[in-house]
Amino acid sequence: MQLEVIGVGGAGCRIADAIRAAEPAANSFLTDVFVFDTDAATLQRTVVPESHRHQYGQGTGIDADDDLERRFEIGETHADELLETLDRESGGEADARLVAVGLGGATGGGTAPALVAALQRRYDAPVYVLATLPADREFDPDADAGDTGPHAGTTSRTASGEPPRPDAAANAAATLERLEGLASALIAFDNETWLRPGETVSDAHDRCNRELAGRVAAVFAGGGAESDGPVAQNVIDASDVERILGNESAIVALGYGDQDVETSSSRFGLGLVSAERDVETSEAVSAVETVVRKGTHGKLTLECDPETAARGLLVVGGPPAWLNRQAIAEGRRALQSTVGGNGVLGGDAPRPDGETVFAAVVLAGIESDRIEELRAADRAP
Ligand SMILES: Nc1nc2c(ncn2[C@@H]2O[C@H](COP(=O)(O)OP(=O)(O)OP(=O)(O)O)[C@@H](O)[C@H]2O)c(=O)[nH]1
Ligand SMILES: [Mg+2]
Repeated sequence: MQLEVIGVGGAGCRIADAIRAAEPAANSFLTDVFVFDTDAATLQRTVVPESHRHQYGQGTGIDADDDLERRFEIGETHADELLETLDRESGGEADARLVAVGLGGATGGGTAPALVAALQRRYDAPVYVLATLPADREFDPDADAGDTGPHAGTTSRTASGEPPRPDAAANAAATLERLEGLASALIAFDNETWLRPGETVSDAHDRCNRELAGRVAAVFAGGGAESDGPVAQNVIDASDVERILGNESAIVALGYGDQDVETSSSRFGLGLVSAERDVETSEAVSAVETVVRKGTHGKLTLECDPETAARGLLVVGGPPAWLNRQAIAEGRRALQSTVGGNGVLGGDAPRPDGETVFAAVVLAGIESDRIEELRAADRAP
């Protein structure tokens, strides 16, 4: 399918950049990638072409101390201007849009609701939101278990260049509430479970964004291939994704599992020997089973009980000889029995040059304790 990605604010711009870098060469799925911020420095650090970067909010009296309510107003003021940039520069017709933001700050979280509402009014295509949730250590000085030094439990982390964000939980809760009913679906990435002990967001963001972008690419690039490439047996298209993500602001978690496999190119160097290595059926079946299990029961972008999901999607990809159809169908049935109900789709994604077999899992309509926790932290005195 064809996706337009729009990153807003610091996290949004970096994640949009990472998705662009994760686009498989032979399986393009991005129409355009845009980055918007009030902060020129963030925009300059992206690799997105100049025409697709836009700084907004100059002269509107934005103040670093603005609270989120003020930033919601600024978002309303600028939504049409952002839409104009998209209209002017978009290169192709998108099947869906993905607005990436980090919840917890003021810019991305302040702008996203108005921008998503404007996009929904303008286009028929779905508008998905990709949002990070803040880690406790950003707003709770007692939270980070990793630091046992003399400054543990203080706000000394500012010394590492990472100012605390005391309002992060409240901001995240407020933006989530506004997005409810506006976003077609909300794909969440919880920094709390992805940061290692002692790490700050800036220490970890390259790694986290790569992880997240890889999952996004695996789901949205799906089975689409260049015209001369191998075609998936069972193609996941935009309407399949739409059916699984829904249009009612469902909370979504992404899972992923992969396994390196030996291919002719890994064996013979530059693929000069093009004979496809014969793959033992049992080996292929076992690889598919392994990655499907990791994808469903391994680490998710947002922790949840997969059984609470209302719908699910499984994409199994890799070198064509490894994509055992029975094993993929069995994987889909396994996901179906985990999720319950009938809302599970599966597809394959041939990657002739790939050296891994992978499974990307979408769990949609999940219940999330973490989101409840952030809402409760917001209400705490
Ligand atoms: N995964 C991930 N999370 C990030 C990244 N950068 C920031 N975050 C998270 O996103 C939240 C918001 O940070 P920013 O995106 O920098 O904030 P902003 O939207 O630019 O808003 P300002 O407060 O005005 O700077 C933070 O509290 C972090 O939890 C990133 O690159 N990756
Ligand atoms: Mg910022």
